Amino acid sequence: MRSTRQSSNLLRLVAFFFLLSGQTSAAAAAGVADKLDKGQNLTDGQTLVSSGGGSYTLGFFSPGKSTKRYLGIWFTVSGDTVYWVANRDRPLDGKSGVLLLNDDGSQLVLLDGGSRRTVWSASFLAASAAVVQLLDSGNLVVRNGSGGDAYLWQSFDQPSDTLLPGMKMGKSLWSGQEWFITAWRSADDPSPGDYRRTLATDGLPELVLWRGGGGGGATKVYRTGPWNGRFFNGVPEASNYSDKFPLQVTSSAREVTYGYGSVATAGAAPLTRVVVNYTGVVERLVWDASSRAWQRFFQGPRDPCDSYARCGPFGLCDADAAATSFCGCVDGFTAASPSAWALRNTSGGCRRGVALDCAGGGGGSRTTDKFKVVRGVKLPDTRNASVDMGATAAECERRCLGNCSCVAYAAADINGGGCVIWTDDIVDLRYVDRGQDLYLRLAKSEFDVIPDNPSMGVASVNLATIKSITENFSENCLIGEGGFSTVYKGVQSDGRMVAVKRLKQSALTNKGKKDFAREVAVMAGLHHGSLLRLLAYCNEGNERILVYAYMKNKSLDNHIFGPLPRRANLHWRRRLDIIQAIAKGVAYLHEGPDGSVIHRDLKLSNILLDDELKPKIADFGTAKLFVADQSGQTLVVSQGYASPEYALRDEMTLKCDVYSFGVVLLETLSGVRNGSMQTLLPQAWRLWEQGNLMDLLDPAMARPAPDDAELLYDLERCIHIGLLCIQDMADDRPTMSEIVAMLTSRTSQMEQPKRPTLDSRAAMRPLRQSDVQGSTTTDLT
Ligand SMILES: *[C@@H]1O[C@H](CO)[C@@H](O)[C@H](O)[C@H]1NC(C)=O
Ligand SMILES: *[C@@H]1O[C@H](CO)[C@@H](O)[C@H](O)[C@H]1NC(C)=O
Ligand SMILES: *[C@@H]1O[C@H](CO)[C@@H](O)[C@H](O)[C@H]1NC(C)=O
Ligand SMILES: *[C@@H]1O[C@H](CO)[C@@H](O)[C@H](O)[C@H]1NC(C)=O
Ligand SMILES: *[C@@H]1O[C@H](CO)[C@@H](O)[C@H](O)[C@H]1NC(C)=O
Ligand SMILES: *[C@@H]1O[C@H](CO)[C@@H](O)[C@H](O)[C@H]1NC(C)=O
Ligand SMILES: *[C@@H]1O[C@H](CO)[C@@H](O)[C@H](O)[C@H]1NC(C)=O
Ligand SMILES: *[C@@H]1O[C@H](CO)[C@@H](O)[C@H](O)[C@H]1NC(C)=O
Ligand SMILES: *[C@@H]1O[C@H](CO)[C@@H](O)[C@H](O)[C@H]1NC(C)=O
Ligand SMILES: CC(=O)N[C@H]1CO[C@H](CO)[C@@H](O)[C@@H]1O
Repeated sequence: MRSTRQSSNLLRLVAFFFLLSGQTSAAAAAGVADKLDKGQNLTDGQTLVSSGGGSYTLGFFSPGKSTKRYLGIWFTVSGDTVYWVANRDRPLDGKSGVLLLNDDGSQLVLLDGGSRRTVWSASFLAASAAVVQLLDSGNLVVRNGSGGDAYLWQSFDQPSDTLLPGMKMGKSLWSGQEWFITAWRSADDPSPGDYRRTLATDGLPELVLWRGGGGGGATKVYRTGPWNGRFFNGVPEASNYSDKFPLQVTSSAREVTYGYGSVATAGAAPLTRVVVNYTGVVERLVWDASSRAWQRFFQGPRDPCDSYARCGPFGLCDADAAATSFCGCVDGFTAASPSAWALRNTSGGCRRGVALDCAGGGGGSRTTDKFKVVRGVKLPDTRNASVDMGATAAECERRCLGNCSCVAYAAADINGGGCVIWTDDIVDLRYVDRGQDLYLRLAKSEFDVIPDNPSMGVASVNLATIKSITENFSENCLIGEGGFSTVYKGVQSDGRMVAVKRLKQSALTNKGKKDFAREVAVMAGLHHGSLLRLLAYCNEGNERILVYAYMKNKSLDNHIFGPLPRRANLHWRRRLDIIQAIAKGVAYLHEGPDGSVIHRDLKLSNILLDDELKPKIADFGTAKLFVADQSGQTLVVSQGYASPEYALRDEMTLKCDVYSFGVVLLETLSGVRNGSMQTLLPQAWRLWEQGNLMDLLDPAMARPAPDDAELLYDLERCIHIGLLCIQDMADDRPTMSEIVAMLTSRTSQMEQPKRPTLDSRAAMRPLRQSDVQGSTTTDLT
């Protein structure tokens, strides 16, 4: 039971709110009731406040700049957040509105008190003891007497633009009733607007945002991806908050519905809502009592790839590939209209290269077709797909091969159960964190060539193919050599180039050879705009080869330490952008989809630049293959980039990458290459102590203009961050995500760096054979 003090506080709060919001204070005078009995009425100025916490208020309001009056329900703490409106498209002109329950208890009516015109009503079975009540869930209900959960009518059955905990979207298969939410027309007009969100119930259940005319004229704008048993496949971030707001999807003979709850912590469940905004976005918002504001937990569509069918049939969207207007084709397909794609119109999609083998007619077991896995995707639209929750993966594959119309299949849920089969176009496919695998059916001959498409999964390629594109690993094609690998330029038959990285068999440990396939799988699952894309691999005999996108702009060291025009091309703002992008890439590795990946060998020569001079981190995940089974045998980290604890004690943690990142940062701004840290780091520290950090900037470049205060400030902050990264003690170094936060916000707090021990660390440990191997040669250019 609540104390009286609490409820009188609540009363005061409610009264205060009404004074603030300029609505009449008659409500306070009228007291806080949550019920309206038969024959009673509610006039403009009076309110009902939900029982329990008093979280919700029903009354009359005018939205935004409008002077029209509507009956609605809002959050008591946030008076302009109206989540339900009765007379959405029949506003009242003045304050004469009256809500009443009619005498025979069969109708809830909203009247214009002057003209007695009915502007809105709800009818139900007449009940002698009918009473209207605003429940503490925010649901306005009519029931017969006060007890029981049976409602004669409820507002939750007629959603406006908002879904609250306990409401649902979807369809009753018994009554045919459908629940969906429709945006307002504008901030000033609650009448149904252009955007609507429904639960699609053909195929697998998923949430779809529509635009335009109800019925036939509407077009899909954005889909969340199918429900995978835990979250909607295209919204992996939902698992961040599903403990607080558990999602519920019900698919039974009775109904296909979606809803969610709000779990009480410390007594009260947090206030939350999902709203389809008139701007065409769907948001999940949570009330933060301390800042008295709504915090956004989710917003969709989030990026260009969320835009429905952006890349057309058999297209594959990659949010990190701005350079190709985000679109590629799935393996085995090419742009249907290359000229349209060149003009960035990708909606026409892709066309199959080699026809499927369906000689057997229906007797599919004789087909020679095979499946290529497209990993980590939001599954395509399942509207016309057939779904069998009872089938296994093996059964699913068999069925697909057995039906000439089948073009792809996938497991229906995240644990690999169930079977979805597509027999027409694959539409709205994109890469997504923690995505699922799509098995794409292709002709056998598609498996003999290296995929030449920037947006596809990682393929296994045979050694013969690798040899043919590198002229049998000829000197002509050699573009780089390091301690652990040799890199060749591979030229495919159509003239396109790839970088072929051949790991040195002498350097690979047995364990490394064994682990290769697993490490490739990890690398293949990593998709980030700042990571160099792995296209294919070869794991044949003793050969371990990785095929990457070719970056003709070479590695960062070629620019930073290069001749003047090339050096100056990377002007200050560009260098800051590069540092920020590298930080995001490393942070992604550290907090990747399947756990942490330590890069272990961050250095300028491992960071390549694309055509837009954006950095691509190479070699993530491979360094591990060279670490001996017993620790202490091989120094993998290049000298000068190794943290003290690794150089001295072979301790390899995420913080070693942070240290290496710090060296990369300082090198990038200073233009000083220092493999053994004798000059750069002491100099950086000296300048910090003298307060002359800007003297660290590469003297070969023009100084930033003295009046460009923003740039000067950013550069100084950046060097400061570099010093924090190279702290002696791992614990004193920030994490990569803290670094990203510091680099992206000018106002975030930063610690003062501690004085590092700048004695010659290299001398503290005898140089090993392997140190020489792992020196700062360019491994991939
Ligand atoms: C509302 O109720 C009051 C008394 O409770 C009554 O005087 C008034 O006529 C009612 N208004 C309408 C429109 O029924
Ligand atoms: C309402 O409740 C009364 C008893 O309180 C009962 O006689 C009546 O049948 C009920 N009506 C409906 C529609 O449930
Ligand atoms: C939520 O999840 C996404 C995707 O899984 C992840 O990238 C993000 O960092 C998470 N955000 C928070 C605040 O945990
Ligand atoms: C819709 O978005 C606009 C702009 O972000 C915001 O001001 C408004 O409050 C949102 N409306 C709702 C109903 O969330
Ligand atoms: C885009 O290309 C398709 C054909 O692929 C064409 O039908 C459509 O009109 C084009 N759209 C624009 C905006 O040019
Ligand atoms: C489903 O089939 C209908 C009718 O053939 C077609 O118009 C629609 O584009 C298809 N939808 C998808 C997502 O394939
Ligand atoms: C193949 O799949 C299509 C679409 O689901 C279906 O209509 C057809 O009957 C299937 N054919 C065979 C031989 O199973
Ligand atoms: C590569 O070697 C094979 C035989 O080992 C030879 O037939 C082929 O001509 C060679 N290709 C090139 C480009 O040297
Ligand atoms: C590197 O990128 C720049 C900027 O896009 C471009 O102008 C230049 O031609 C590229 N250099 C090489 C060697 O490709
Ligand atoms: C790679 C490189 O340039 N290293 C330099 C680091 O600093 C020492 C001492 O000044 C130089 O001798 C190295 O050449």
